This record gives sequence, structure tokens and C-alpha cells, in this order.
Amino acid sequence: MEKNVAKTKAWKKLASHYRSIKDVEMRDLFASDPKRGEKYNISLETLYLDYSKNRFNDQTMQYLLDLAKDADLHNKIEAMFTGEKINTTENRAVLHTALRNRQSTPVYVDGKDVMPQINAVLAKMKKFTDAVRYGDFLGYTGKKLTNIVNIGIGGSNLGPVMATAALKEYWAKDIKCYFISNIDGSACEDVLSQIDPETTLFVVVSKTFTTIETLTNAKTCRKWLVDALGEYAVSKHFVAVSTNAKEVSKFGINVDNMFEFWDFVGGRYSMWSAVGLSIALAVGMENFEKMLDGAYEMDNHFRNTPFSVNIPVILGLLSVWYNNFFGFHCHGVIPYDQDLRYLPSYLQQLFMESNGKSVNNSNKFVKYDTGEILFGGAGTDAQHSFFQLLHQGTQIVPLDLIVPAISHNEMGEHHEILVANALAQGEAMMKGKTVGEAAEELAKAGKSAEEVSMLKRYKTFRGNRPTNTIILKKVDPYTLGMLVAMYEHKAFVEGVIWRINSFDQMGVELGKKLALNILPELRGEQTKEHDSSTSHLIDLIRKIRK
Ligand code: G6Q
Repeated sequence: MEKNVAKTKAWKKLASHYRSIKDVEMRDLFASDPKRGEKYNISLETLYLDYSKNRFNDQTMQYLLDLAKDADLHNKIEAMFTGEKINTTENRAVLHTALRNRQSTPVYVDGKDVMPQINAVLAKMKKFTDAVRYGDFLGYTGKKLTNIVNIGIGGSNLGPVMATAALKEYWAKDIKCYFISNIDGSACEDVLSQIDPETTLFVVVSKTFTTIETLTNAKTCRKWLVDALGEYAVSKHFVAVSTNAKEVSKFGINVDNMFEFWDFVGGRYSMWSAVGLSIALAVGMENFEKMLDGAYEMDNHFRNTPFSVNIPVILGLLSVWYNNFFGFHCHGVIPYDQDLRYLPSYLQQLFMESNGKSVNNSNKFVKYDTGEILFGGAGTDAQHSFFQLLHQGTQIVPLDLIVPAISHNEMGEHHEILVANALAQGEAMMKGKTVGEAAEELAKAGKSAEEVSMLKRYKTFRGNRPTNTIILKKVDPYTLGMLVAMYEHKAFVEGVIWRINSFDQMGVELGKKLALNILPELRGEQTKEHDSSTSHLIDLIRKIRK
């Protein structure tokens, strides 16, 4: 039985410490310690974290580290890395770290080392991606396969979407990637209208191979291909990534064309496995492996570095600090890089599916908040949409500002302007502008006393809004691997502190089940009892569709 975290000594100390620090202004913390910016940062190879613009002092950090110790974080990390079945509700090990265990040190699940099978699939991926990229594996009519269409949803889509976009600069010149995830027929139509069947390879990604969206989309694409090239073309244009060979073969894909992964890899943690096949097809296996190397670097850092200088640990603890003590329940991720534009959606699933839980590991409903609400968007676009609320709204949203120092497209002054904006946001969020400063500024700009008095509050920024600044040398495969692994481990730290299982996702099941009940009713095949609103909506839509 695990202790209720809210009843631990460390938690109580933080609760009383919070009362003494909640009104402290970060601008005062910086004024009283001119070296604060140099003190609170950690660097790892090509990634640098500045966490000085957060509302904490040394004492806070000590209490937070005590909280981690109290949660037995060190042993929990070891349990994950060594294949213990920490996904207790599904009785599964959680081994995305084994997928990038680049030294291949043995990792055992049920007494069996999983590394040989992981390495065998990596080798199979290399052989296949090389063959497609160099034109040895051709389409049915002998043409090179240059359109890669990933069909998958959730964890079988978001990683490939995010990473292929992030690594666009590394794509083979003649390869183009497309993604079909949504069941909406428009998603299929959008892609199929752009591609030629003779040069298209469909990669059907589904761990279970039973997901209705993916199978429906795959069937539509299969029909489209067969209509154009005939049934025999399927084996040259369809491959599958799955744990379910039986269903893959039932669908009509030769299991020789199947890339395996395993139950110990959760969907949202799977882009390091064969689920990343479309990433590897786009950027080449060498670059895919560099991404694994970067993640491995972060894994070693997370596993072996003292918590006081451990990037994912510090980030996770600060999130708990804000979520549970300040009541800041949202977290924003703002990559100042166009190619990282899908990172916020990727992280949305990672954090909200992992830690959006209400029952703890002792099978009790929790009595404290878990799971932050994550959102974001690429800077500077985001600045011109939702940043108003972040600067002047009544809700405080801690942010991660992710800033590559070097751009892949150094065009004129674009990159300097971009970086200047990122750093300015962090400074503005921290410092703000007092009513007095606003009034002074307005007076200096020549406004009358009346105008100053009318405008000064509207021009005030309360400040004291936390940001982490994450500087990347450049968005390359290695650094991307580090960055994504950093967030995976941050989510893990939060889950450990909250005593929840971050690796199941039972919350997505109810809606799926009810949809299957409603489907026959929309077809007019049967009727069932629903609440009056749902029944009325079913009738209304049937009427409109007639
Ligand atoms: C992720 C979830 C979920 C899953 C999709 C697709 O952790 O498990 O997003 O990835 O529901 O499932 P399949 O890969 O089984 O089609």
C-alpha cells in the first residue's frame, strides 16, 4: 500500500512553505541574487535548460527533492528501466527505454532478454528502408516508392507526424510523407487525391490491429490501390507495424511485410520502435538511429544523475509544485521552430493520456489534482493568438519556451528575430510591468494625465509568470531524441509523485464502446435506450442524412 502523497511529511512541508513563497516576486529573486540565471540551469550535450524563471528558492527545491525521495523515485526509475511490470493495471513492463538501449545491455521481461528481438526489428527496418530509399524494393509496376502514407491513430500517428515534420531537413529529396489518422473520409480523400498508386507505400500502424479508424482507413486505401493496380499489387504497396500478426494476415498483408513491436511498448511511447518506420523511410535509418542515440543519452542522464541536477526530475517536480500548490493546472509548450510545430499535439497525448488519472496505485480515488492540461503552438504564431491570456489573463500558465540556437534556414534576420521574441517572452512573463511603470511609460510617450490614468491598468502586466527556457543547438535527430525522451521522463516523474499508473489509458475506452452501440442505430438497424438528448440527436442526424 503506497502512502497518500498529500499526507506525507514532504507534501505538508511544501504546503506550509508555499504560504511563505506564494507572493514572492521573481523579479525580486533576480534582484537579490544577480547570479540566479547562472545558478539554475542544466546542460546536456546539445540541450540546455534554464529553469531560473520559476517561483522557487533553494528551500523549495530541497522540499521538492524530499518529495521525490519520499516517492521512492530512484527505485521507481530502476524498476522501469529493468523491465518490472510497473503498468500494474495491464500487468505489463514499460520498456520504451529498451528500444533505444544502444549498448544492448540485457533487459529481462519474464526472464527473457528483450534486446535480441528489438535489435532484429531494427535490422529489418534498416534492410527495408534502405531497399525502398535506394529503389531495390519497387512498386508493383516497377516504379520507385516515393509517397509514404502512414495510416494509424493516437500513439500510432502522433510520433511519426511530429518527428517527420521536425526532421524535414533530413528527408530524402524524392520522398514525401503523408498521414491518415482521422476516420473522417476527408482525411483519406485529402491524401489519396495527391498521390499516385504506382509510387505509394502504405504503412499501416496499429498495435492491436483492431482500431476501427485505422482499419477503416486502411480498407479504403487498399480498395483504392486494388482498383488501380489489381489485387496482386497489395504485397508491394502495403506493410504493417503491429503486435498482432493474426489480424495483420486476416487483413490481407503478408506477415513477411510486418514489423513487430511488443506489449511492453505503450502506443504514445512507441515512435522509437517500428512505429517510427515512416520516420526512418523519410530520413534514413542512420538518422533514425541518431534519434535513438539522443534518447539514450537522456535516458542515462535521467537514470544516473543526482536529482538536483537531473533535467526531467527538475521539470517534473516544478510541474507538481505549480499544479498542486499554486493551482496552475495548465502547461504551455511553445517551440520557436516551425518544424517542431506538432510537438505540442504530441506532448498533449503524452501528458494528458499518461497522467489524466483519478485512481492511485493503491486502488483508491485520489484526493489531489493529477495531470496538467497541456497545450501550445509554434512561436511566434502563438504570440499573436493566445499569448494575451498568458500575459494578462487571470490564469497563470507555466510555459516551456523551446529555442534552437541555429536554424536550418538562416534567411536574412529571420532567426535573430525569432530568438529575440522567444527570450523577450520569458523576460516579460517574469518581470511584467507594474502600474507605476506603465504610467511612467505613458507619460514619457506624451499622454495627458487623464489618458495616463485611463490607460495605466490596461497596460499593466502582473508578471511573476513561470517559464523554462530550453535551448537546443539545432533541431537534428540526436537533439530531437533527447528532447522527446526528456518529456517522457518528466511525465514519469509526475506520475510517480502522484502515485498513479502513467501507462494505461482506460479513459479512452468508454466513448469507443458507446460509438459502437450508436453505429447500428445510425444505420437504422436497431434502436436502444439512450438519454433523451442522445436519442434525439440520432433521430435528427438520420433525418438530415435522408
Ligand atoms: C496510446 C494509446 C492510443 C493508441 C491508439 C491506436 O498510448 O494507446 O493512442 O496508440 O488508440 O491504437 P492501435 O495502435 O492499437 O491502433
